[in-house]
Amino acid sequence: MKKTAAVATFLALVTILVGGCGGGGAEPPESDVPPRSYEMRGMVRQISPADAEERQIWIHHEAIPEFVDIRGNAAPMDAMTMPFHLTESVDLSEVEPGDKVSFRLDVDWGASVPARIGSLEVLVPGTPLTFEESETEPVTEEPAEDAADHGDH
Ligand SMILES: [Cu+2]
Repeated sequence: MKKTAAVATFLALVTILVGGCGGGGAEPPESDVPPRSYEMRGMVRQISPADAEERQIWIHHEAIPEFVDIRGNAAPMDAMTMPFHLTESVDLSEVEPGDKVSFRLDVDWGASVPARIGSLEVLVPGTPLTFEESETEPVTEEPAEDAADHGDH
């Protein structure tokens, strides 16, 4: 039961994260849950190209046991690779796929983009990370082929 709820929440989050791009005019979901931030770690898998319409970073993140869903219910998220939006203040110029990073995920379920990385820093390469996969289906969507070569302007 718990797992089903977590998966449903995850899918809802991904839908918002991915589907919320560039649509414009989308109504923010209604939620009384106060904004919350999560300190997270993971490995960078991909970064959207510099000229991409929507700046995103794909990170294989560690589990987030304390994650709370749009209704305020505990919805632990397993380790998985997924795309994240970023606030404009986050500088990715020194970040590359393969880097281990720590980052702060700011979640405000009432916002048009509910989850964004608000800060991010690269960890030393030897930093151990824990990726305990469960039966939860990881996000298989991969960025477009050309996302690999980020334009050096
Ligand atoms: Cu996730």
